Amino acid sequence: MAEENGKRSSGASSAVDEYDASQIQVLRGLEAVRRRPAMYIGDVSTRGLHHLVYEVVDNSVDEALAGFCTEISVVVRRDGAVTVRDNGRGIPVDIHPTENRPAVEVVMTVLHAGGKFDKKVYPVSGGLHGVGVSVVNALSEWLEVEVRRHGKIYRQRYERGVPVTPLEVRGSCEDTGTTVTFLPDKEIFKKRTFSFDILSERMRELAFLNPGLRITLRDEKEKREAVFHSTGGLEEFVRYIDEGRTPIHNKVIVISGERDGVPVELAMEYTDSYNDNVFTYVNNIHTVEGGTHLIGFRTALTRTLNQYAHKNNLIKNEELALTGEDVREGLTAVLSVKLMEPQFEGQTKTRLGNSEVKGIVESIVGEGLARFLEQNPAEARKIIEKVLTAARSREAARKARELTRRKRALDTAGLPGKLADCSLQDPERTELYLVEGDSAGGSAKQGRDRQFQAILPLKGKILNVEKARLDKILSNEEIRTIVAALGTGIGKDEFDASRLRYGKIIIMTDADVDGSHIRTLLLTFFFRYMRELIEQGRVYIAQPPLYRIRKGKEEYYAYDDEEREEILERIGRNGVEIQRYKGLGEMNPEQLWRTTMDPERRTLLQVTIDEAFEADRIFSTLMGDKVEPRRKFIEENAKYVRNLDI
Ligand code: 0RA
Repeated sequence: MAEENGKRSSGASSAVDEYDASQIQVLRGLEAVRRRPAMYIGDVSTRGLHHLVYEVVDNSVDEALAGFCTEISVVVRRDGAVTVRDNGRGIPVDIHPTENRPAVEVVMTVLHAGGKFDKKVYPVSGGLHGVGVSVVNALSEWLEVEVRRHGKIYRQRYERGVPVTPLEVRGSCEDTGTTVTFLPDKEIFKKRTFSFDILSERMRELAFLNPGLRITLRDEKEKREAVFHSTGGLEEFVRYIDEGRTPIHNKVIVISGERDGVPVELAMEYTDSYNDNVFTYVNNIHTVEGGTHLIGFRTALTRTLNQYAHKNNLIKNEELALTGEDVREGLTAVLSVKLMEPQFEGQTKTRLGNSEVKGIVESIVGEGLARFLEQNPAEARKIIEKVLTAARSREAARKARELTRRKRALDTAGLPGKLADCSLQDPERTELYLVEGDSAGGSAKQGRDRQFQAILPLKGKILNVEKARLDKILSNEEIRTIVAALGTGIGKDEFDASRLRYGKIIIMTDADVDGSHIRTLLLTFFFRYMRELIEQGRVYIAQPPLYRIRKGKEEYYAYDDEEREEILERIGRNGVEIQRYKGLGEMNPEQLWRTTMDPERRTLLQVTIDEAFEADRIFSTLMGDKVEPRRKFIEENAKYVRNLDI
């Protein structure tokens, strides 16, 4: 590629016309993004805000995948802007042949120009977020790009996506790379605070998926810094996920191969837990909704383990076949494939649709797993024993379910007696409050709007579902009450999200240790057995105030320490009376309604599993039975406990 210092060629009038024409296109494109940002980044909440960073980082990771970048740094600055810097080749600055502007300006302003305008340069590129950095530009108050290339430092500034300076040479250098700094637009994003924990998770994930790559994350506001770097890749990723679990065999199974130009990598191990945790990625994107690669993997797993068990006479009973569910019990796996042209489908565009991938993954995993089992007979035996136990208890669970079904038939009304139901029946308008304790439950019942708010008080502890199989879970009274109130049923064959009787499920607990424990237990339950409800955004956490501040006749509520200080600043500190709420029970029905339940005034935290593997790790570490990782985890996170809940 020829370099031209980023100066625009002048002269031929046709070039000027073309330039004007493409400028108009650019403005139209930017306008479209600003008018409907959610179409491009999913939403304009915290999630969308963080997607901006992922988008920029993904471009740098692409440069790493192409083999030219080893380091990426992400800095959240004090002014709220984010800087992403890499040591790749630098975005080209030569004049783009048809656009008549520097290539970097095209990348920054033209939708979908991305780094992907040259397939030869980029054999693989990060997909979903791959809406292009121009989208980030369009949604930023300002953005500055700096390119270090061919000994020169180039810089250009944009405002809301429109260039406000030409690409200029601003100095010289000996290295190469790209630096992008942007400030998200307050006209688009209501909340513009980046969370170190949310960013960390994505950077950690990227580091595991791209071993050798060093990613530094620094938050200058919060004064936190972390370096993510993995040499072990997916194997290390699996060990990280399973830190709080106990593996039943020593070696992580690692399989990799390539067919028809599609590289497939897998790491997996069995633990003594009952959940399965399979995380799949396509071009570094977490495919939350699964797809053809996941189906290929599952098929290979079920077939290969059945074949091995029968061939080696490990299954005595001829009748018994291991089901997909059996061979996934206690399994943790990370599967990563890279594709030239991924087709993403589904509600959140995170399901892989390419049909050819199923067979590719199936054959690579099938062969790899068969080889592992042959070469490691001791480990193979432990795995088969584990999945056979799962098969036997599947039978027990089925019997237990039948028992509950019969019991339910005896229940006259069908709904639990403790439930104070609402009068409306339209699930899109109703909400169910799960309330800790009878006294708070009483206040909630009196304070609620009985038209659309139902209250279910919970007494006593919820069973820790992390340590129990489904049959035991189904015999727990508190859980049965919740399931009956929800109306969804539970278990693989029974659960049906469309039967949910309420649009929102709101967990309301005290702001103390017990409250946070109950909340975690409930979240674990939803996460493990009704994940679809979380994915649909139906599970919320109520936010009761921490303080009541009174001055004369005026009353204020503060939801955290920061807000308390803000209020005191505003109203003055003289003659104020501050009450710290320890529990929901200290509020009367009227106060509870006003501060926590009134849709006009309350704030609800929506529970999301964007940070899926971290959520899994949190639950398995907090709820599992390994003491040491739990102690370490709590110690390390004590300062940030608030984040544990999300
Ligand atoms: C296209 C071609 C070349 C580099 C890049 C894109 C590139 C894009 C980004 C985005 C963030 N960091 C980046 N680093 C590089 C280089 C082509 C060449 O040098 O031959």
